[in-house]
Amino acid sequence: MNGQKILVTGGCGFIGSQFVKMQLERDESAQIINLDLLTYAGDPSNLGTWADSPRYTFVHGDIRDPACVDALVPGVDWVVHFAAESHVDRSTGTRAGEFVETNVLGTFVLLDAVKRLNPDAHFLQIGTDEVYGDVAAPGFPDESSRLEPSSPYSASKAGADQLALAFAITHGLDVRVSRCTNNYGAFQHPEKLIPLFITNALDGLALPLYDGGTQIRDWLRVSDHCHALRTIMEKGQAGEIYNVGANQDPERTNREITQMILDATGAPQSLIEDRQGLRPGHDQRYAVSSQKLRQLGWSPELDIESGIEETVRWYTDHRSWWEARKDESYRAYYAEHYGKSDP
Ligand code: NAD
Ligand code: TDX
Repeated sequence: MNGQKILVTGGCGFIGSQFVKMQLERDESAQIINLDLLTYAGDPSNLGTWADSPRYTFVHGDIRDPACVDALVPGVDWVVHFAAESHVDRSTGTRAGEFVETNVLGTFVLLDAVKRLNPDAHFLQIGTDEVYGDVAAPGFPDESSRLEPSSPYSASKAGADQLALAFAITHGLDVRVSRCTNNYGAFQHPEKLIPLFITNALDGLALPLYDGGTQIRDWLRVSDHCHALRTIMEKGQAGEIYNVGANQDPERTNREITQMILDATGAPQSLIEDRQGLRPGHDQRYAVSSQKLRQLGWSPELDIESGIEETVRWYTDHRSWWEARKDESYRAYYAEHYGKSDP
């Protein structure tokens, strides 16, 4: 496993940047090529000083561009594919087509290049638990459960998973699919629930809690997700799907997560603003069985209470990082989605 050459896509985003840093740190002979378009969600500074490593190469390009992808795929041992449009709320408006183009077509372009130019390479498709849709309690879908995505985002991710698995069956590629629950931690864009609420709480701004805040997500720290990906690379098998979940017990509602953020920031209850209708098709509960991966020796290291406290500390200490992301285009998105201009 050590000393491998890995083409990472989307390595300037939240999870991809954590994976690249971890891989370079843990394996002194690893080489990483990072292909990233640098959309609003990607920033090379997320790599910190690792961007200067002689074992790291950044390529500014688009996974939908076959010429760009064809130049990078030959000679790599792995393609680890994070690049995506990742925010559910952005997929329910006028930009849904970008989710199909990036998440489905982009994944196809990568698979097709591997098939033609480097069929012995391994391909890790980074998927999401959202493909199983709204899961009635106390259910825990396993890897063979039916896909019932609710949003254009999760439908596009299901399409990408299915394409990847089809390339394994039809063309014999070593494809593995991970399906992880909600991630949180340092460097997450403030459009997502936990960083949005932390940063708004730090600034005394409203926390727009959707639909009563009764929804359940199985929050997992980003580093635990990246360790899971390494386990799948090292111990997983070709053609297999691996769910990745914290399996929190008890499960936490969005309102409980919000309360943890208020407690950790010292912000008042009065900041909670109940909002309705901002997420059409809002799934009530996500949950997965992660037994298959746990049998390979993986388990999460951090519980959600300590994780929220750690994450609040990070955002408190890195104000300039998240203020830079609440820029003019973010304000425009915020005004359009939330109907107010305060980010
Ligand atoms: P992110 O939005 O933070 O980062 C996405 C990255 O992809 C950015 O760096 C962006 O510039 C890049 N990108 C977008 N379109 C591109 C294109 N056409 N070509 C090249 N690069 C492009 O996303 P994230 O939260 O880090 O998620 C990474 C992956 O993990 C996604 O595939 C997502 O579906 C999946 N996932 C995320 C979570 C989560 O909670 N965030 C949970 C499970 C799975
Ligand atoms: O302002 C908000 N208010 C609110 O109540 C936002 C942004 C979200 N929410 C709710 C909606 C969800 O029930 O919080 C929950 C979490 O929302 P997000 O942070 O947007 O995450 P989610 O939609 O669950 O999807 C995330 O996890 C799975 C990632 O964005 C996906 O990329 C990943 O696949």
